[in-house]
Amino acid sequence: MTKRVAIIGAGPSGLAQLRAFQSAKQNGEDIPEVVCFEKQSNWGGLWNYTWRTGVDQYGEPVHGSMYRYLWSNGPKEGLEFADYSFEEHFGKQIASYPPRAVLFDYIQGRVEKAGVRDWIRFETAVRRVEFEGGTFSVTVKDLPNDREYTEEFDHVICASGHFSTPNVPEFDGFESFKGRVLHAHDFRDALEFKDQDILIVGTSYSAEDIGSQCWKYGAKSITVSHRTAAMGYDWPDNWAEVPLLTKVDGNTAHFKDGTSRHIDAVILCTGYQHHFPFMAEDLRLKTANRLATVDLYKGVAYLDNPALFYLGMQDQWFTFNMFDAQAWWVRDAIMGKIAMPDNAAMAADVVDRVAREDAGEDDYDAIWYQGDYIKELIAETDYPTFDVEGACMAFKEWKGHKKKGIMTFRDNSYKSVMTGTMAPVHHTPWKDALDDSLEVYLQN
Ligand code: FAD
Ligand code: NA7
Repeated sequence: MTKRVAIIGAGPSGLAQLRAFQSAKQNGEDIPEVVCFEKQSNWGGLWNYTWRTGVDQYGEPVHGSMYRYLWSNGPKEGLEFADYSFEEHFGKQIASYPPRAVLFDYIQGRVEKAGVRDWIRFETAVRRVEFEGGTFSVTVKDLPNDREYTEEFDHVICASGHFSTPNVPEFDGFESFKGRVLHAHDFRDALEFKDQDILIVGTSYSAEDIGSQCWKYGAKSITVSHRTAAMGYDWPDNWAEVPLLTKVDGNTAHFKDGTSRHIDAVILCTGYQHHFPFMAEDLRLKTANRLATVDLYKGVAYLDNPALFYLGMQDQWFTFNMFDAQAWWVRDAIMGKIAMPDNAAMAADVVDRVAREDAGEDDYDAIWYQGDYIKELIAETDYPTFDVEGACMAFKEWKGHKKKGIMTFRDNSYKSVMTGTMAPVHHTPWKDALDDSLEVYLQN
């Protein structure tokens, strides 16, 4: 009997998995029956923009955390697919920091070419995954038809993402604050904060980018409050980095160093939770946002039940091509081309990964750690080998460019490690480019 494989989610990770199976099929191999469940009406995951926040038309939590005017926060040369270059998709080399719509188009191009849309059941939310008697029961809800049903699978690959369920701390005085308090997950349009004094809590990607968006689209001032350390970039004059928020009182925010400021809105850029409410307790991954996720052999196979895989659960320097490396590896493990060791060896693999991550001292170590992980996985499959070292170097350059100018780093360009072509310099500096449409971006 043909094996049945369920994939949860048709974001970049789930789509990588579909493309991995399709490429084996294209090579004449017998592949399992693959069913991908996607709760949204289209593919692309976070890159499929939605204006909605809160719950959707079916009462489901809205997955989307991306916002208008979002441009890639790292160079595209670090995420390019090894089997589908930007040049193949756009017919020319494009600038290095594409806006969301351009990256969505690129992601979509590869899976359209692969012809895997029929493998996806859209508007179908996974409700429950259980394992009994050697198979997984996957209960889903067909949302438009308001119908729940259950099917059996030999393997489940969870690719539901982990930047969707917000981590929302509370601070004293929020209940009587006279402005808007929101999490980054619900941020959609920087113009909402034009001419306002905004307070951002957090110092990672969301804080940096949402603050920069608000600056670009006319916020009056941006104050960023940190728990651990300030970001330390050379910010514009109307920015300030301050210690942790202690309380708000009316429209005044108070900070740990005793200072205070007037604020009109608070944006909590305080990260996300790995949240899998549909997984039975014995199958549910519980990990922090880190490079070496706990309990995943090779970063993908669930220790307690290695017929279950999780894709893309790491904190991410690399994204699309790392998801590919994982998807090709998972495909080969499922198809019996890669042998899985015994449980003790798998557990030792995880311990080793965690120790190696912990031994790293800075972001550069983290970039190379993740690059080495990709190399390790692709060496075991037929995913096209690429110059991972070159991609690490692009990230290194990117970090240097950010230090040099946090509002100008996106004006730089890098060389593709897939085709060897240098990206053109974009026609308009990022800070002046208010139109983020695909048509305008491609006018180089
Ligand atoms: P997701 O993109 O989150 O996709 C998961 C999919 O699973 C979704 O389609 C969702 O609807 C579906 N799903 C979830 N639960 C269920 C369920 N119960 N049933 C059925 N379907 C379900 N990466 C970059 O490389 N560059 C960037 O510039 C960048 N910017 C980012 C900006 C923001 C604001 C965020 C939040 C992330 C950003 N990322 C960026 C990282 C991003 O995580 C990856 O690029 C990528 O989207 C991860 O893909 P994924 O498939 O693992 O998860
Ligand atoms: P991250 O990278 O997980 O960062 C979370 C940030 O939130 C980080 O600076 C944390 O500070 C801060 N944080 C978390 N909890 C608190 C509390 N309680 N108080 C103050 N500060 C807190 O999430 P992001 O949203 O920035 O990035 C996620 C993805 O989205 C990323 O891949 C991007 O590409 C886009 P800490 O340093 O731990 O003190």
